[in-house]
Amino acid sequence: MRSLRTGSALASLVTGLALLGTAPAAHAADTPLRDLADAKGKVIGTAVTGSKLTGTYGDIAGGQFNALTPGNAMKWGSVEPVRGTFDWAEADRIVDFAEAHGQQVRGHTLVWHSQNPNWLTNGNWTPAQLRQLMTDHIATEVGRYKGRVATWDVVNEPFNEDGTYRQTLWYNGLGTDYIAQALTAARAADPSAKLYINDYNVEGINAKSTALYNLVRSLKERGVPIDGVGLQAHLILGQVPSTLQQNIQRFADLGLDVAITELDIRMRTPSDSARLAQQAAEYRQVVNACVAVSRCHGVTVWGFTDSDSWIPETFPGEGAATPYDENYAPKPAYYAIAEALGGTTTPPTGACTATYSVVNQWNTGFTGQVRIACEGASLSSWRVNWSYGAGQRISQAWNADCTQSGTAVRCAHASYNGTVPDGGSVTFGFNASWSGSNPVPTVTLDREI
Ligand code: G2I
Repeated sequence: MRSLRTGSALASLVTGLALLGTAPAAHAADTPLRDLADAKGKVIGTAVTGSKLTGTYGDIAGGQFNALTPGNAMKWGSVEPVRGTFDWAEADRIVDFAEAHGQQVRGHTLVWHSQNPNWLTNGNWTPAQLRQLMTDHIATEVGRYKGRVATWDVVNEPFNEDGTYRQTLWYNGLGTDYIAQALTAARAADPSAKLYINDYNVEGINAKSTALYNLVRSLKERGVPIDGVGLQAHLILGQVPSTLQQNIQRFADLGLDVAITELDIRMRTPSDSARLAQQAAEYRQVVNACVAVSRCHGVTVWGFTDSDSWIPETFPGEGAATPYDENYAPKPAYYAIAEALGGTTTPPTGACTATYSVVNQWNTGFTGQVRIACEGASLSSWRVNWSYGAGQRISQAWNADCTQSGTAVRCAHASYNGTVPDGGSVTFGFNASWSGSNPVPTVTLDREI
């Protein structure tokens, strides 16, 4: 945390304070992540929700990333909710958007145990029927996007944690060979698409990743079409596997591509500056590992903003897992990704200022306010400090959490107003007592991130 102080009182009751040079803040001169990744021959992708691809969300998705993965839109339950009735609207929207923005698409996902339509899950299929359903589904979906989807997560999450096969609709009905059948059907439907098996908790070397390793090695030996493995990388702060790069390398050494397909790094919420700094270091570590291995295709984040992340719903009390906060302000993790991709991040040229003023004063008390405004910079958390030299005492505050100890006052953002976007402002108020004189104090604005 850094802070700057100014002591200059503006007019009679106003003190201004400039917060300069403290990253992070969006800055037009920074090279977009996609340009940095392009220069390295890597993918930097994000999962997206098709209906959100407008406004700021669309600007960032299109401007910063060179690949998109539909977060849900291509899953079987999304595209064929009723047998024989297809809904491609959201998937089409994402593919169209990607093409308009010169982005690759990672198709996600064809054969999975989750997010399947009820008619499929609840059907009582013979193995032959099940196989036909699976291969028809692959032919239909891959065929529809032939030449437009660069890569498919053909099979998703086939393993248990101990490396045994997960008991799914597919495994139970077709045995382990459903994987080879699915890959073969996908190759037939689009011979130029890259075909992957994708799983989670396979980032480091462990029983599950070794099972995946043995599977893809044997598929290759058998001549089954397989181009790569996806390491999802839904990580927990402080738990990036130390063997990540070594694990990527061992798959690469089999002659396979590797992609980090669903990166996020979750933490307890609310976040704080220390955890966000640690998260940045861990994002950097993951991107570095991929950059270090030439067959590592790239990194996709599972949602680029905390407002579009699966974490808070699935893990109550956890979140802040993506590189942008809920208001689209880039977090330290964003800058870490940029630097790992070879970028340099420039300090913001703008500033955030805190302005103290007395809005109403009577014989024993007064109402004061502090306005925090940003221009060319942004904040995702803030704290304002000052010292009362003339015996003033705060009795009550709103829109901030204020404490006074002796002469020292500290006011921190409330749960709902920590973010001050570029061009925006936040104001909090308080009542206090005074006697004798009520001079305007010098305020200090701290960024907690
Ligand atoms: O679970 C996290 C990811 C693990 N790897 C495979 C990914 O496909 C998976 O993505 C998530 C989506 O990000 C979530 O958005 O898959 C979840 C389902 O397992 C998705 O959640 C579902 C919710 O559970 C539904 O309530 C919701 O209707 O998203 C649906 C669409 O928003």
